[in-house]
Amino acid sequence: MWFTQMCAGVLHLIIQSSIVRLLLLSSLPLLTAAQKPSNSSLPNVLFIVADDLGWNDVSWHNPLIHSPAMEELARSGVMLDQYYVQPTCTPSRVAMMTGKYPYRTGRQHMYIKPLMPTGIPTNVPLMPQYFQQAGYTTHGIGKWHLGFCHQNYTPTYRGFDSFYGFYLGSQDYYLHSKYYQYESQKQLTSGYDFRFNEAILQGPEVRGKYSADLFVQRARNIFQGVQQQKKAGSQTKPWFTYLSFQSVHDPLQVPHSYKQNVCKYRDLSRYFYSAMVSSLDHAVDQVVKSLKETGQYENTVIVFTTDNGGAVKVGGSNLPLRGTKGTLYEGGTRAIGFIHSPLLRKSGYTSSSLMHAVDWLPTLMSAIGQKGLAVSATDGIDQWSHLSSRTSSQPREEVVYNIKEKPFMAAIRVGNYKLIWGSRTEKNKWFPAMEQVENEVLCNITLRTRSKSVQSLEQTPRDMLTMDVLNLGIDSDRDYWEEEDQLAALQELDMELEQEEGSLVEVKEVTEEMEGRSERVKRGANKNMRRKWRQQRAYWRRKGRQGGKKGWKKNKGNKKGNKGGGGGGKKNKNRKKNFIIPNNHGVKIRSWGKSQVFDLVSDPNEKVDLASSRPDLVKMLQHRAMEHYLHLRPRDVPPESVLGDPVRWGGYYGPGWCHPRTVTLD
Ligand SMILES: [Ca+2]
Repeated sequence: MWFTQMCAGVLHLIIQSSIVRLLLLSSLPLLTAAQKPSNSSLPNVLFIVADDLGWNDVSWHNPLIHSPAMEELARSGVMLDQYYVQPTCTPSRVAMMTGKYPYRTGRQHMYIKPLMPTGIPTNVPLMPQYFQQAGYTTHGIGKWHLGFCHQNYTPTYRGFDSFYGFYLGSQDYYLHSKYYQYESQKQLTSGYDFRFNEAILQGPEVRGKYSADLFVQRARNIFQGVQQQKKAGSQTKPWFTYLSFQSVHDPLQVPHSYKQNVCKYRDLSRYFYSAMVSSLDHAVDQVVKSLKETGQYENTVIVFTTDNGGAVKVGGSNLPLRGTKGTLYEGGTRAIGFIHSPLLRKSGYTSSSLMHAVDWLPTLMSAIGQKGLAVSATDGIDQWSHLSSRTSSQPREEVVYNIKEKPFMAAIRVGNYKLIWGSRTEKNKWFPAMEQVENEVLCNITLRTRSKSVQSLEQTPRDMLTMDVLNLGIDSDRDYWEEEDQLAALQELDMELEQEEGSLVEVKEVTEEMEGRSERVKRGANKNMRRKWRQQRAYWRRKGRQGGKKGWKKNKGNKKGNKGGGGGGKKNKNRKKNFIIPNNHGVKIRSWGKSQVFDLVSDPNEKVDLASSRPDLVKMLQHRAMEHYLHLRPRDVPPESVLGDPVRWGGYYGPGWCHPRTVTLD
């Protein structure tokens, strides 16, 4: 069996890794090595993040989409064609902010739910802290979604001199509040979530105003402030601005004027969503224009990135890529991204070398002449000289899409080849873009007459009267958790069954057996036993699907009931051994689910699974994935706490109801 064959290799890796860990620990005097810059001409950095913007949601991939400003920036900058992020919000933002794959800090699992008492471990330095260390002023604008239950998790305690935005992952675009059902959907709550630094901001200048407009206005204020300081002859510091738009995450709300820029589709969610992309494009355009107006464009590096693939359930599209937000397929993880700056030595080209969100931290440190500062960016690779000078080197050969222990799920790309290991999602399709138009003639007129580049410069944030809204009656993010929870319960049930059968053992307990009697282990159980186990699992799977989530929990606790079925109870010396492998941090993992392998160069849309024809590739890629797995921290997903309910905090989502945590670093 592939898994048993791998065990000896993994044991070797465990030993190797301990040595590597010791070496890494000795190289972590965080934030101590920087040399303060001596002049104020260092480049500013504007880091723009779009939320849930899919591969097929930009005009340079889909001419029906209206994003002329972003397209111009991308085409005249460096377009990233092989750029990856994590499948969901929080993990991607962790990767960008820390330069570490999220599995190193326990943040590999989905996203932080609104009332989940956790965040990024407070001893892990974030990107703005490094910019501060380099002498920069740092500003956070927009969505945070990296934890807020304790003040030490919030932006102004994590390296931002200022913060203007919201702590959660989504909210009403105008009202800045969020209705939320927690504790298995039994309780409904709601709260307001908008702040300037730590203070609640809820006057009429904010409440009822469209978030993209507010964020543009805040960015403009920052740029104008710097310009005024310069005019007054004051010394100014270079700045880092993290501009994290809410757009184009659901709910589907958009000022109605943007609907003039898109065709009306029969599918209203795609129609509204497309208008929201046009709104995002306008916002980006205004921010860049403000940079130019205030004389700072020439000395600014602009990064644009999405945080994960499009959410097809609310109108996003990733075609021709496979899958959707939340999946390990390319549609969930291959990202829209580009760099734009007059400071690039070479620009106006598309880079086809591999890049991952973890690379931004060392890349930007290099861009501002602080190469080597970001010592804690364990997984990030400095791509600055490669991208800015278009060198022929390929700095990165491997990308980890994600690794999770429960349910077991891992994906990795090495060179051309990608392994998806253990994914059992049903969102594995090539979802159509839902762009059937209502009226071809009107659509053609729209495409011909809509603005190509120059758009009006809005100065005032728009109010509720401008709002068009499509209420889908769903919380798209909840959907991902429910699937994950069900798969995790299914995996747990499988393991319980096997433990009762005596067929599941830990590697460390059977080392001798592996060495001395490995051949017998490999031969596995007899055919009858295998058949019975398969029947048993199929039965529980069917039962779980019928009974839903509650059914799973009930089944899980009913060990005696499980034990009675299938091939339970009988002793068989030739029984197959399935192995649990503990890693460096006490996480026990058992491979679960099939492997898929794709050649992403010849098959970027993941149509042809090579797993059965290329067992050599499966083995090689699994070994690489297991090497990463050794460093995985236990997933940090505490149950949601009633203590954070806004009802207890004057109607606001805010800190004060948890203890911050740290994590051992390697
Ligand atoms: Ca997202």
